[in-house]
Amino acid sequence: MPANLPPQYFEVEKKLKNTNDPIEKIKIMEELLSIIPKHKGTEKLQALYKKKISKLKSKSQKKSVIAKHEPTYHIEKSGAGQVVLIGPPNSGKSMLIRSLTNAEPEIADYPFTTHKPYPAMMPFENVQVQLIDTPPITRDYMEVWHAELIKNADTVLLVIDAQSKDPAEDILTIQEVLKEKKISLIPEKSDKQLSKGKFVKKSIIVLNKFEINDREIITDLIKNFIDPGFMPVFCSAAHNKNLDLLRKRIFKSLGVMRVYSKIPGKKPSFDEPFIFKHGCSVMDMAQAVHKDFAKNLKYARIWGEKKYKGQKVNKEYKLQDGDVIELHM
Ligand SMILES: Nc1nc2c(ncn2[C@@H]2O[C@H](COP(=O)(O)OP(=O)(O)OP(=O)(O)O)[C@@H](O)[C@H]2O)c(=O)[nH]1
Ligand SMILES: [Mg+2]
Repeated sequence: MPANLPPQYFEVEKKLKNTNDPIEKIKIMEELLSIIPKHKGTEKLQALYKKKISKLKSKSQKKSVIAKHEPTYHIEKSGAGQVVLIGPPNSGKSMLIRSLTNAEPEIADYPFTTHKPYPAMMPFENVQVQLIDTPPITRDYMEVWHAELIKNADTVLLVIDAQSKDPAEDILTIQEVLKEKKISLIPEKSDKQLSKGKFVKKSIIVLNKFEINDREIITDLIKNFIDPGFMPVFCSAAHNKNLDLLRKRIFKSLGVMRVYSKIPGKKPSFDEPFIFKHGCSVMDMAQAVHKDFAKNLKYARIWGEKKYKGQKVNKEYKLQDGDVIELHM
């Protein structure tokens, strides 16, 4: 008996070929089942779709059971910003964490020493920056939570072994794995905007273990594989080389400023800065100090670069790094 399928069936069937998403496939096949006329001639076709749907459903249920057991690590942000260290195995991520902070993560000469995220605070001048050590990324190893951690961070430090056989290949591998997770690393100064469904992350490329190599040779090796805006930091975590420069670059990449509060008639305290993203105003400062200030703020006095001392400013006045603010209700 002929199936006598209506033209609408063939239209919907086309969609099936264009997707690999199991949930989407189930939806399309259910739609097809509702279109197929119910008679003897279509019995086999109906049975085929029903079988396929139940197979896909049991597969996706199994997957979600596994997903529930996968660890998730969300690390609450703390300090002036959150910086995630990523890289191939053994590149010295944990050693960098140890040298930049007072923490003691596990370090070893075999790969995959780190297997879960490890946060630690890096002192920088009068602030602290949160660094997170993470497990290595390889072509076939990157956990779901790892990508989420990267997407959530303010800056990514891509740590590469300068003594590796092929630092360019190491960078390329990480970039490719991240691309699969829709993450692309961009230089700190780039103003590339977030495009739909994609994540761009301000990053610093760190060439660690820079002790015996020639900077020019490595730069030549990697320049074709990275955005020309990247200015890699060559350093040695083990020998404390260029780590001050790295600290500065890390802080700068966060795009934050430090602003100090002052009580009328008293000296400001420079030990406890308020941290704001660039572009914040006097009103943001008032909100951070106390909700009553935000509600009743009349004006502020400001001390800082290129201003008269104690200059009177309004609520919308844009703050600058190092400004001292006296709020008046
Ligand atoms: N020469 C030299 N060796 C280093 C440096 N940093 C780390 N190492 C050595 O490289 C090896 C790996 O260091 P780790 O800090 O454990 O590397 P990792 O990137 O955290 O490794 P995984 O956790 O496995 O991804 C250890 O033997 C370290 O002593 C460095 O700056 N110079
Ligand atoms: Mg490690």
